[in-house]
Amino acid sequence: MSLGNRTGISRRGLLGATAGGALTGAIGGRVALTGGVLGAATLAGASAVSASEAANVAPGQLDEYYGFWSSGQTGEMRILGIPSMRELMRVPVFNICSATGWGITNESRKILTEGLTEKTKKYLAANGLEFPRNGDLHHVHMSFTEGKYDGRFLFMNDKANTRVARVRGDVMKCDKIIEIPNAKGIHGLRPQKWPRTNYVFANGEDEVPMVNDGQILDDPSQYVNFYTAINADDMTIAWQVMVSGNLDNTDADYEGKYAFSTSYNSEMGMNLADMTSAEMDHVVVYNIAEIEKGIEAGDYQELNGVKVIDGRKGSDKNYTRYVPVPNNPHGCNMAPDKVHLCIGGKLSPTVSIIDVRKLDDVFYNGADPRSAVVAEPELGLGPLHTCFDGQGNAYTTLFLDSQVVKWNIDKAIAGEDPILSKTDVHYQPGHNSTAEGETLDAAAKYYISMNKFSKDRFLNVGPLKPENEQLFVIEGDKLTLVHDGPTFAEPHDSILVHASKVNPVSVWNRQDPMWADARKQAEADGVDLDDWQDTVIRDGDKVRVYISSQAPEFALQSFTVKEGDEVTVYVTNLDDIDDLTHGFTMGNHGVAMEVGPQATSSVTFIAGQPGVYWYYCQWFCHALHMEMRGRMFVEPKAS
Ligand code: CUK
Ligand code: CUA
Ligand code: CA
Repeated sequence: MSLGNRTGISRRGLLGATAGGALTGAIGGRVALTGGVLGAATLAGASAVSASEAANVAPGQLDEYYGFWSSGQTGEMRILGIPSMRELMRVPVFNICSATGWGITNESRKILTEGLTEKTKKYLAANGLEFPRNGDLHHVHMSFTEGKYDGRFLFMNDKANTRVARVRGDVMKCDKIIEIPNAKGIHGLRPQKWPRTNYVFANGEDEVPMVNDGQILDDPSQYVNFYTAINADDMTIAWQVMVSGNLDNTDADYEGKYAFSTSYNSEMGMNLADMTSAEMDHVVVYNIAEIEKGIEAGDYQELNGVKVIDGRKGSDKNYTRYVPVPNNPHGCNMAPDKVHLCIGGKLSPTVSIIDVRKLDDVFYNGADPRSAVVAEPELGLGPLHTCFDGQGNAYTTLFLDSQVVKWNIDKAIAGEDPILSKTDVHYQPGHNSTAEGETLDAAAKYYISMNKFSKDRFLNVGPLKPENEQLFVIEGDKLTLVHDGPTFAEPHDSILVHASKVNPVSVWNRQDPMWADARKQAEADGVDLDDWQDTVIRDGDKVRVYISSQAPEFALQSFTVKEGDEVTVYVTNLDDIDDLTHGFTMGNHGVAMEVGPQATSSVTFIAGQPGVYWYYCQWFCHALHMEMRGRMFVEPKAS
């Protein structure tokens, strides 16, 4: 299985511009093979046992790190325990979830709809939809304070529908989703690291005509791409930069000065052959202070309500610079040494190392942008993403070689052989992560390889196979495999956050803003949402039903509505005990939701055909959980 086969790039095309490099890469591959054999030999030794012991989390014991996982086209965020690799939770974001009612409850529907652009709302309405049904979540990153994770928020992208979402660290629920105007296909996403996450940076991957109104198709000179800075605290758009070429992955520095994007389509090609035709593509460097000054000075155009700065090639402003790197780069990872940015070569067997201290000269003294590239070590075939251990070492995934290469950044810059070890993974890794490796707390402990193929690693489950995520223990230069974890479609990226930095609550605060609308309505209806409620309010053909719940009972045994009524049920869980979640499912109405301890959730639906319908609690809460149910009586419409 090669990249060539999968993407339809011919062998010749792949070798084309970088033939020399790819060849040397192949030699590197052979060296690696030897490394692999050596690795296997030591694996049988005693230290392998100690490595798996180090990664063993006995039943009842807690993990050292949280893993926050993307889920690709599943559209949710996942939480794992590391090193156990136990899946702890799934947090629905861009998907619809039958268990929690995400996409069904009024609270989640508001979050899913309020941040959409007018254009999208119009399209959805015309098609009987309220919000996009799918999502493609590639990158999850936590908010930073001074270069370290602070536990406040997690941010994530939806490539499929050009959205960015935020999950609250205190309750692990999504509270904001916004669609990014102008851009198409939000892919790379990173929070600002320094001084704190004021901005979340988001790459638009797909080029679109500058005014995308159905007039222009075949004039690439009118196509542009957008880099977006989102205000992290209120999830509004701060500004956008119009760039040349497309944008793939992004990262930010440790000084709050620069942010970066890889671009694999500097050609502005509209097909594969054109996108891979140039010898070199580029990394875009954004000068944050200059952009802010430009916005302040009014040097922008307003496009669909967003202030857009022109940072395209050839602009004489100091908003952006374009650093040439070999054809079709991918990963964009800032090392915790605060100095080196590592760009995965993908089609080139190299990683380009940019010294961010050299960027001032590039911006202000006319230095050649390429002079910021201080080394370009050949590491193997298909380098995609790089992570770090805080000890000057980098770990780069080699997609084509199905390996991870551990290498030393300083050695690469000194022109020495930087490769410390190569370790086989199974198979074709994309992203990788080390413990807090994208932060100043990076540690040489665990290594996650997120592999795109599992092939023969698990029992066959049919033509669609799970991906395979592997956990390695890092001991010196040796990576010892201690766990294979099959995983469903299709995590791209992960971060590991020390458990001490993540402190979610166990019970909701009754004043939580999540159900502020419900609280307002209850007040208007004279209902005390914090007390025992069994109130039915009729308001024309709208019916509002307030039900509190306490294990194992709903306050209301039955209520009556008329066929076609718009019924809203507000369920409040008055239990305030850890892990006592109730639910509410209305039979045959497509209605289900989670109601956590001390939470209020609401759902609106149209009463169906006349008859008796049972509603029930759908989270097992008590020995008498099955009995926790009641009836909705639907009377025929008065004719
Ligand atoms: S991308 Cu998936 S392997 Cu969307 Cu971060 Cu590189
Ligand atoms: Cu309440 Cu099950
Ligand atoms: Ca290219």
